Amino acid sequence: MSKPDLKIYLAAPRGFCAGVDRAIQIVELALEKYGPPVYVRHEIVHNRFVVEGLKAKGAVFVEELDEIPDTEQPVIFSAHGVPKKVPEAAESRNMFYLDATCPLVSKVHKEAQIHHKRGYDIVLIGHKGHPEVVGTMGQLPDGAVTLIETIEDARALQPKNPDNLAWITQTTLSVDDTSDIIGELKQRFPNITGPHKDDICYATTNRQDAVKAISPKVDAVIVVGAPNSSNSKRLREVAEREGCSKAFLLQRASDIDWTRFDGVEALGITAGASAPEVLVEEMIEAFQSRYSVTVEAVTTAEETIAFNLPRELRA
Ligand code: 2E4
Ligand code: SF4
Repeated sequence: MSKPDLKIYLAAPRGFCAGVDRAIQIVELALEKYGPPVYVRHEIVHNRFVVEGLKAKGAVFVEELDEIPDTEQPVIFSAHGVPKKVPEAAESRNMFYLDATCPLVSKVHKEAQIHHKRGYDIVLIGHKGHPEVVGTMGQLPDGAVTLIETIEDARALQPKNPDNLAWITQTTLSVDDTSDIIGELKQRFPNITGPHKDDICYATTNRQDAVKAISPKVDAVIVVGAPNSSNSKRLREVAEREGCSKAFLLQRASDIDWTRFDGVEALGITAGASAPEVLVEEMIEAFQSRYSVTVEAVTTAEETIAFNLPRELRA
């Protein structure tokens, strides 16, 4: 029997961003330079395949520094950033640490500190419990930052000093939801101050634009990414909101439930910022084994940004 036809639209940009690339390089270069073990606090990026690959090379992943024995080996902080107390604890234990926090997350940390210094109460738009949010809130004393997650939270917010507010955001939010939330804040608190647009990074924005471009063309969308990856989850939601009722977040080809793809003639594929391209290839190959596939790339932006490595690891 001949295979049914399937058109795959591949979103571009997709997959690794400059911050993820840098974070993974930091672990790899540290392993080369200092030898294993290299300790990493939290998944360096939210991808099991990446984490397992680094474990195989000698990286040891922990959630908190107190799980690490006294050591001269490097300790690396994940791309999502850490509360101030983490480098402080590392210093008090004389640990040698390397910070893989994405520079675009560090930029938000600095914004928060500047607002605080100028006396503003800060509203952070983000997702409760996410490590980036924990890290950003942890730049300042308890109570200095109020977290809101939704437009309902923005409507219900009762700040102590409504004329003395500043807002900041997580880097991986939905661009559209965030703009609605900011609109509500500005309407309720006309004196609120904040960044020009938001703190959502270029990679998040570009990946959402690209998935928007493919979603109307297809019967289903696959986002390659992990269930704990904020930016990947947002891509799945964007696809759904653009009218694609079958939008799936899948880690590996082995996670495909083939019954969900019955009757699908056009499929969109993208990948979160923490998902390696080999996993996209694996997904396409899985479809090639069952369908006669043609692939078309849909490119909505070119990315050239790259970040410097920490001084200790520069060639
Ligand atoms: C740091 C900041 O934040 P998210 O859950 O999307 O992280 P992930 O590891 O999936 O992606 C990389 C990253 C890291 C994104 N923003
Ligand atoms: Fe940095 Fe954006 Fe990538 Fe996050 S998604 S690591 S903020 S470039």
